Amino acid sequence: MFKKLFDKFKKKDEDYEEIEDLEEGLDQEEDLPEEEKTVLEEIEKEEKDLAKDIENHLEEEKKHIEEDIIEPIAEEVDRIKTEVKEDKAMVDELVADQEKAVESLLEEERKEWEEEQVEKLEEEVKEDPKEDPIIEEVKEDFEEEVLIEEEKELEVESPLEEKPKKKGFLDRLKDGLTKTRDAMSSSIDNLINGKAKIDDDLYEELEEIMISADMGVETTINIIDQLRDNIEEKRIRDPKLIKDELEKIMKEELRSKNVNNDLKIEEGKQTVILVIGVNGVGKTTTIGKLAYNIKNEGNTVMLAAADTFRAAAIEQLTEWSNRADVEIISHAEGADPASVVFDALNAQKARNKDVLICDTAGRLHNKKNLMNELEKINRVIDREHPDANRETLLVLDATTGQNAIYQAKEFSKVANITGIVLTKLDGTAKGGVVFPLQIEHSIPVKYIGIGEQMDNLEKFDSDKFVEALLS
Ligand SMILES: Nc1nc2c(ncn2[C@@H]2O[C@H](COP(=O)(O)OP(=O)(O)OP(=O)(O)O)[C@@H](O)[C@H]2O)c(=O)[nH]1
Ligand SMILES: [Mg+2]
Repeated sequence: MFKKLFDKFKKKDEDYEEIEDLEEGLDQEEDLPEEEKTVLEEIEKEEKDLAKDIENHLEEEKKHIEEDIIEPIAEEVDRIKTEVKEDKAMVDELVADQEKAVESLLEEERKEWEEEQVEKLEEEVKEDPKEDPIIEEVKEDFEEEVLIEEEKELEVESPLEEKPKKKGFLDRLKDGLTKTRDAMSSSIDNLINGKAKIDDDLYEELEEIMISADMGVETTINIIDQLRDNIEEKRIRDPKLIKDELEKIMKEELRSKNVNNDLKIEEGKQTVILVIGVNGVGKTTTIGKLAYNIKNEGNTVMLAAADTFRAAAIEQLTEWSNRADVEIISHAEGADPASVVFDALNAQKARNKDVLICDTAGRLHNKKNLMNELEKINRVIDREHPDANRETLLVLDATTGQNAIYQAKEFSKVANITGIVLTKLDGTAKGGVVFPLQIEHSIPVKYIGIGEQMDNLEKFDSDKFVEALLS
């Protein structure tokens, strides 16, 4: 194709040379004959035609090059470009897939590792269950639930029999008395397990243990004397049997003094409880717990904030009334306590509340002040509510040991105490103080406090108390 073009151009060049020669001749000879003029015109015409041909041909070639060569090449380039684009998208997708696969593999491996660690830990806990306090707690909850279920079944099976004690009562008591229990029961076990025979040494050491737990010298000697008599009478030789005998005597001693320790709450008659005691023994806390306790037994309860000595005391009792969800009557700080009681008594009658519990101040400067104030309050109750059942509960702090016994003596002189509440037994190894307190005084212990929570007040059960101490 290109050769053809080349030949054409070559021929054209030759034609041009020929024309140029002719033109030169024309210039030289102006007057050409007619014949030659015609030839010249023909040549010019031919020249024009040839130029046109060349032009057409070039046009055609251009068109051919554009249509047959450039356009297909451009199309091919576009096609390749599209293909490359598609391939790139595919590669991107593949890379993303790969990354995802790697991530999920890593995640699986991490999970497997974690599971292995948990299994290992569980194995360790199985070998030594005390290691994990959470599992211990769950186990205890579970055991308590089983106990509740068992007691429920008991209720269904024997509805006419005496109602079973509160759920897990003995266990709660044991927990609350842990410190005294350790001081007594564990020490007694060590003693009797280390002795081959019952002799004076054993009795002496037993005495020491009991006195250390604040059971008081007099009470201890009395109990040990009875123990000696019983052991001799029954001809017991094995030291291990001593604990059972001791338990029996301790129970009898407490039982004989702890008579009638129910609060005077009866249907159709309202009760007014006055709570007294020196400062810090736990009066206000006890009132909160008592309100919750009495309410749970099906009574309606109201509180009177008659400790007006400081604002915090009123706020503290208000907080307890909220927790126990009972009503409270209070005045401002510094108000006359007797007037608070007056208002509370009228509210109790008007709103028909079964039990009114009155808080009192522990910070009275001297015995005379205390006496005057209690007398005033008592007069108001006598006058405003003569038909009410009356209780005056003396709150004593077990951690003060023998001091609690002294306080009981002193308060007995100024108030007609109907019951004792011994608090903070959970915080002391000297819980044995219940014995002299109960044995030397005729006032029954009615409740014991074994913690600061709302359900940490237990009705005093002398048999269970001894059982918990010696188990
Ligand atoms: N561990 C333990 N703490 C108790 C118990 N009862 C009371 N407490 C704590 O003893 C402290 C004093 O208790 P309160 O109820 O304020 O004593 P109070 O006799 O009303 O004191 P005043 O109003 O200041 O006379 C508080 O921190 C109570 O949480 C108990 O049974 N166990
Ligand atoms: Mg108080």
